[in-house]
Amino acid sequence: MSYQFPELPYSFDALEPYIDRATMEIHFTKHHKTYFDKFVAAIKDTGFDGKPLDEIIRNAGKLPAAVRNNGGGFFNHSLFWEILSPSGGGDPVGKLADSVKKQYGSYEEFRNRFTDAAINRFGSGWAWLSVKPDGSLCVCSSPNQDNPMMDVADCQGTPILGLDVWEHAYYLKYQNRRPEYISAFWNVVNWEKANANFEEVLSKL
Ligand code: MN3
Repeated sequence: MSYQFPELPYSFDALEPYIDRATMEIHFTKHHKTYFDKFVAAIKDTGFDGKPLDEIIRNAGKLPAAVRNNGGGFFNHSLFWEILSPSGGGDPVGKLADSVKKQYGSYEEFRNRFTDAAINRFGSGWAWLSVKPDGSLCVCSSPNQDNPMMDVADCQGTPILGLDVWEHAYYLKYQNRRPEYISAFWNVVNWEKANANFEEVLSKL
């Protein structure tokens, strides 16, 4: 199996004004592509070359740092583009909406917790909504290009929604104002896709 760099499911300017065109273009064609290229190089001769990306991510702690960092970057951004949409925003849908309400009381309370996780991640990293092995939801953040699926993660689960809080994700438009970027993010969240991710994880538990 060879690894495939994904297509962006919309144009670079599609998420304006919330995420600007220049940021999207650089983020996708430079940052994400570089993680992909470096991952493809780093996975060679590890014994994991050709294995599914999920399996590699789950074993990240046993693999060279270049695989953990670049494989994480490849995986995380591929998920990120999918859970954004120009027709996104609004409230969660489907089973995910029910679970958010049941677990957090309301969408607003969930959003507050996710926002706190994203704001308080010191330096570069990601905020996540994940599904734990018992099917419940979990909000957390991770450093660098780690994610909750990695064996080395503090919070263990399968990510269904993630937010990149590296400065490269927002600096051109928002400079140091990470909270404004996080607030804008909710306007482009693809809840249909997040719910599809949720249902897929549940079906495999
Ligand atoms: Mn990024």
